[in-house]
Amino acid sequence: MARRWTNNLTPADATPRALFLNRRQLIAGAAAGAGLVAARPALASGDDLKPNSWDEITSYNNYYEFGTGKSDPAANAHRLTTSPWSIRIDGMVDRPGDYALPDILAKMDIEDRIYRFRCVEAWSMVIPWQGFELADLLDLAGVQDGARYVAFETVLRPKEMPGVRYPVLDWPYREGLRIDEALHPLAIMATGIYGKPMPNQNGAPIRLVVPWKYGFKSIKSVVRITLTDKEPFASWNKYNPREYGFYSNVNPNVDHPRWSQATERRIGGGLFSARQSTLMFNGYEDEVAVLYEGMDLAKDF
Ligand SMILES: Nc1nc2c(c(=O)[nH]1)N[C@H]1C(S)=C(S)[C@@H](COP(=O)(O)O)O[C@H]1N2
Ligand SMILES: [Mo]
Repeated sequence: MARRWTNNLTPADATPRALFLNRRQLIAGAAAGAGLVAARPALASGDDLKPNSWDEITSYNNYYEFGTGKSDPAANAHRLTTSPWSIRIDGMVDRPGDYALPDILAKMDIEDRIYRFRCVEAWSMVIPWQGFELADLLDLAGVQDGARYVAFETVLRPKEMPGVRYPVLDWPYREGLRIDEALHPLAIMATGIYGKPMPNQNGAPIRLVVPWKYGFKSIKSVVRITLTDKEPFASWNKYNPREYGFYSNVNPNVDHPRWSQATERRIGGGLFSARQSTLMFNGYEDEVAVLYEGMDLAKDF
């Protein structure tokens, strides 16, 4: 576990607005003094990093296995049995097998990560997750040299999931990352929010969080992770490849065919609050742009 990334957002950064604005002025001032041009767009406001409330985060959800309405997961996901839980890690790994969640957690450093979260539907939140780096989990299984992608699968339990009787998606919900994306220190497996165990509607007991991609890449209630040399099946991409790319990096310059991705509505911002600008890679451009050098992001969206 040598690869540690220092969280650049802390509750101290996120809450006091005056302090945050001060920090921005300091950074802007330093850049100007050094004759540099700011490398990234200004944040919409100091409130950009203020975490959403527990109620907002746990009552406005997308978890289609429990229904397609935003309040369906909070109403129905209590039916999901989350213990015992294990993750099957297989494919191109040295140590394939069923990894019991308590055994995984015993080996991981759980950290706080306050991340922006941007749904492809153009709403957003800021969520204070607890979790560990996906790379550390992949290390447990030992990724083999030829592995180029990581495939993820959500649990499928028709008796507990009222939504899966409808063929909205080709269940189980599946997602995938390129191996370098999966090994990036910003990609985490999240086990909690606000210091509490992950609520069922948010993907208990353990889910992926990839903060620079649209929310649907952050697959919930993960039971299987497969290392492979081929681009894996990804539910939304397969459902409509014209609308949902395999990469689905947050990008204000590439619109969804049916709506603009230039701005977003921050949940809890109030009925009349202005929409805010969507940031390239959801504000994580400095950290992740290197992964996509030489790629045409309008084509490989
Ligand atoms: N298994 C599964 N994972 C999922 C989804 C889903 O329907 N099923 N919805 C995705 C979408 S579209 C979003 S925006 C986020 C929502 O996460 P949240 O409810 O914790 O905010 O979960 C993603 N992960
Ligand atoms: Mo989403």
